[in-house]
Amino acid sequence: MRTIYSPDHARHYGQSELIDGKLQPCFEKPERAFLVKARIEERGIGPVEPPQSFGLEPIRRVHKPDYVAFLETAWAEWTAQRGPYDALPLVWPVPGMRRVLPETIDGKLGYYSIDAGTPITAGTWQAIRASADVALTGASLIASGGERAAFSLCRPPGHHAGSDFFGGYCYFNNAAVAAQHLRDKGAARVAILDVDYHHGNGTQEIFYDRADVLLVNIHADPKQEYPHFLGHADETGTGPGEGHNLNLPLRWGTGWALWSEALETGCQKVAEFAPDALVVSLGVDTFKEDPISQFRLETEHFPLIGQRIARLGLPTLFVMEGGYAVSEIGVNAVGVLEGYLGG
Ligand code: Q9C
Ligand code: ZN
Repeated sequence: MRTIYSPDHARHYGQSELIDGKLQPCFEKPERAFLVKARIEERGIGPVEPPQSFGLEPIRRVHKPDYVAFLETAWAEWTAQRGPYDALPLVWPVPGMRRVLPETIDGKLGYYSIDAGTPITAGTWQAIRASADVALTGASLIASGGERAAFSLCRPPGHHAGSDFFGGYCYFNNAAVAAQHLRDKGAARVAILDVDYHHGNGTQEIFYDRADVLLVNIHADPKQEYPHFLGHADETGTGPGEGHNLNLPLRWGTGWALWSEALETGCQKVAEFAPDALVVSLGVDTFKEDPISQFRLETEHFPLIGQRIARLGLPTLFVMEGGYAVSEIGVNAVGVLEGYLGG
């Protein structure tokens, strides 16, 4: 399996995030991608290749132009108005207020975001463009029919980012950009299977009213876990998208027995949809030792995930999302790929 990887991810290196009432060092850090890449090489999974440049057009297929433009200039506006240190949002337009675009950077940050854990830094723009290119390059390998499966080693991750908001360490929704690219290159139907510990609220927002993209999410119950305000089981899609969104929320403490049942349910839904291609939002923060998560999957379970996905028999793009137990991130993420290849 070919892996797409760009060293430009390391240009995004946030200092701190607001979590549990404290400013703490960012959990989402460059080391994550370095270690996944090292494990790919160690296990001889296949070549590691740089992305091609796709420009902003395929990104604008799922993100609003004003949001893309905001991200491009956010760092310059922040440093001009504040100083040369990371930007974090602090105030949001909740219902009862008005979502009118402010002029100053503090207001814009809140307008285009959902939390205070997702900094904009000096290299964020370069890194998120590279991450989207990594996803797009993987998608084109699949779309051309040249490859049955590929791994887009994206960083920063993407599934919390919506059509016009960032958050949850995500800025561009790499999996959504890839899925849309597959559609634009001829796939009539695309399924996205999101196995990250957290609900992929951004991906859901982007595709919620669409019948051509099925989204299945297996995640911690939003009643207990971030992102808290989306990801419930009764969210099934709207309009033409009705029936094309499946949320499988699970309680804190869930281990392989219940998690794998949800995977089975999710895979059956994907199979019924009979898509032309599958995008897997691959988070490994379901691991029992993940520092910010509360599921109990063990290292031996990750290959079983890959095996089950392989049984779908679909052209498959794996897109890296979360996973913060850094010492095990390589073994667990690559474990899924090895299970897929061996199964
Ligand atoms: N107390 C991804 O895995 N903060 N993002 C959670 C929990 C945000 C995770 C706080 C976690 C975002 C891609
Ligand atoms: Zn996650």
